[in-house]
Amino acid sequence: MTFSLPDLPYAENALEPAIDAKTMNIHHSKHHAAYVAKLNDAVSGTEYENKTIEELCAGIKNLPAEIQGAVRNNGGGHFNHSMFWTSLAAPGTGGAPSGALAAAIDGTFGSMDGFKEKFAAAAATRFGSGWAWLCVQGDGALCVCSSPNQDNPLMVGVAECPGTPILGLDVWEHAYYLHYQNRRPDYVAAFWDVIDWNAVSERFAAAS
Ligand code: MN3
Repeated sequence: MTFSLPDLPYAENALEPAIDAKTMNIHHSKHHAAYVAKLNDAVSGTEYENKTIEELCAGIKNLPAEIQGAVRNNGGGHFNHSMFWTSLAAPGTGGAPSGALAAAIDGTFGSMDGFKEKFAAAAATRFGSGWAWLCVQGDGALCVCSSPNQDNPLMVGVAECPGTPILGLDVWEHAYYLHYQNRRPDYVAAFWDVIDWNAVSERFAAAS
């Protein structure tokens, strides 16, 4: 086994009421697990099996045609979900942006509310399945964008907004449909209650 499913860093019900335990269980133990299994199927026995998931995403366009699609979908899925789980914390425990990250958010988006509005719009207008992102671009600037399917901003030659993602929101229906049905905006609104801003700040510092 090259890649493995990471444990959730909290109980499946820890994010309630924003994200319910059954959704977390299926999302992690079925969906994410399937991405890991299919990623391993694609790279096992190849020269790519010892790459990191970040290296596989960044070099996606250089992979052989016969595995590129599988790695794009399932390697993207593995990276994106691994980051998602570690971007979340129980309500009331995730803190708020502070220091350099707070200053960068204010400088780029005018205010925290300005950032939330732009991020929520990116999440709401992503047609079909995909992700909304807060990224650090190559020049150090913050940007908000979205991507289809399991693409992500690490994927050079694929991403509309290349950069280092520091916060991502899964807007596939499997992430919210049990609890919210078609009400994606309600799910996005609840997301603000369960962000681990300490983790996001650490990613921001590492990427800056
Ligand atoms: Mn998902």
